[in-house]
Amino acid sequence: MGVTGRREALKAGMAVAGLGLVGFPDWMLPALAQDEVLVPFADMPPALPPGRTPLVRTLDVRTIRAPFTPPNQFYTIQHYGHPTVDSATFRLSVGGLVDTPLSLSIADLRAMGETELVAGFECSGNRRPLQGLSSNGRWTGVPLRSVLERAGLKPSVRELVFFGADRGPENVVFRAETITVEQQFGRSLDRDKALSDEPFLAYALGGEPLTIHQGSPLRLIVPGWYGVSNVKWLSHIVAQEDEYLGNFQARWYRTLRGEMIDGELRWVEAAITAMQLKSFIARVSKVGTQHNVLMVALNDGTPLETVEIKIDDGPWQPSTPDPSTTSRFSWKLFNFTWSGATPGEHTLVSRAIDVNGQVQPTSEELANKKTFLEDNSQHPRVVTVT
Ligand SMILES: Nc1nc2c(c(=O)[nH]1)N[C@H]1C(S)=C(S)[C@@H](COP(=O)(O)O)O[C@H]1N2
Ligand SMILES: [Mo]
Repeated sequence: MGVTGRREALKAGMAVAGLGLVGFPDWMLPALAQDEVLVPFADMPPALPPGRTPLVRTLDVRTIRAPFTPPNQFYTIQHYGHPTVDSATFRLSVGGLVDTPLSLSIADLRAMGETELVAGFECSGNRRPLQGLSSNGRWTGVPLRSVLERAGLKPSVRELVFFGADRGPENVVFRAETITVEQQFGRSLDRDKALSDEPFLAYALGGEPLTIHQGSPLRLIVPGWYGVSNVKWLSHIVAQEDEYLGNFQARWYRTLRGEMIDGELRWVEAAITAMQLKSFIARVSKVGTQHNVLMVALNDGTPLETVEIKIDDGPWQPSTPDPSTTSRFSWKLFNFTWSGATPGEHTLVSRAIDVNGQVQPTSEELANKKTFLEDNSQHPRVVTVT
């Protein structure tokens, strides 16, 4: 089947599923064959609600095609809205406790190298029923370390703060007082993490300059960490000795968990950093009498052992990894062929297991997590087989 044929088949499949038909690029090949139809999830509305504002977009996980999310479908969210940054006059400023303060244009950064990074991530607030705040991208840019080495960090530096061009008023609660100050969106990395191999300054996604949604002209990507670390519209990097305690570092992005430590339940408040081991069922489709199940897994980059699926009260069964999503920080896709499904309602649930034997928890096992971020619980999906 030619590309056009496949596109037509995709449109047919999507039309059956009642989804939109707008502008599929040629490289976006359908996973659904002509006679393959989506099996609706009972916990998911048939048409996804539009984003809360035009600036928020969820990915309809039922449309996932391996391996990358098309840039115009990449999920997107932010706190203040979109700042206007002119990429032609843009300069990244690197200052604070450095030997040589820098002011770098996109051309300067491109001249430092065109490295590629495959990284998928989710918002730490991503959860059931949509699971739509996650995507996978092929980014082009420069390792953060190259820029920091060019600036030269003073020995006293312990923290690097990354500010976006977006700003807004934030309430800072101090004892009985609430003080409102305008500030830029900011996140930080400690010195070792910032100088490690992973953090990356990206100016392109899918081979094209970043769109304003994904942080044009420049953003930080911390592979294996939740989305909030990936500062969009990056404008300033500040090297400092003190820990950064800004709103989006110290207050909004925290998890409160009860943990048994030395036999006592202690309440631990931790910043949102590395992604917790997670998988979810993205699509169930039917071809003839057979069903295909697509699963997505994300974590901090620790190699996965397997993603298993359980149907009703059956045993956990292994699924098959998609060979196009094996790079370390890519999201991982897994397929399972479900044969002999009987008519009626069925509950399907997946769980990821990494090479260290860590198993994705059930929601009961997360009962001591009191804040909603970092919900990596197993997510049962209910489908009706006809
Ligand atoms: N400058 C800036 N960067 C930001 C944010 C923001 O509000 N401002 N939001 C963060 C959050 S919470 C997430 S989940 C990701 C979303 O990135 P995306 O829109 O490319 O998917 O951006 C992060 N980077
Ligand atoms: Mo987020």
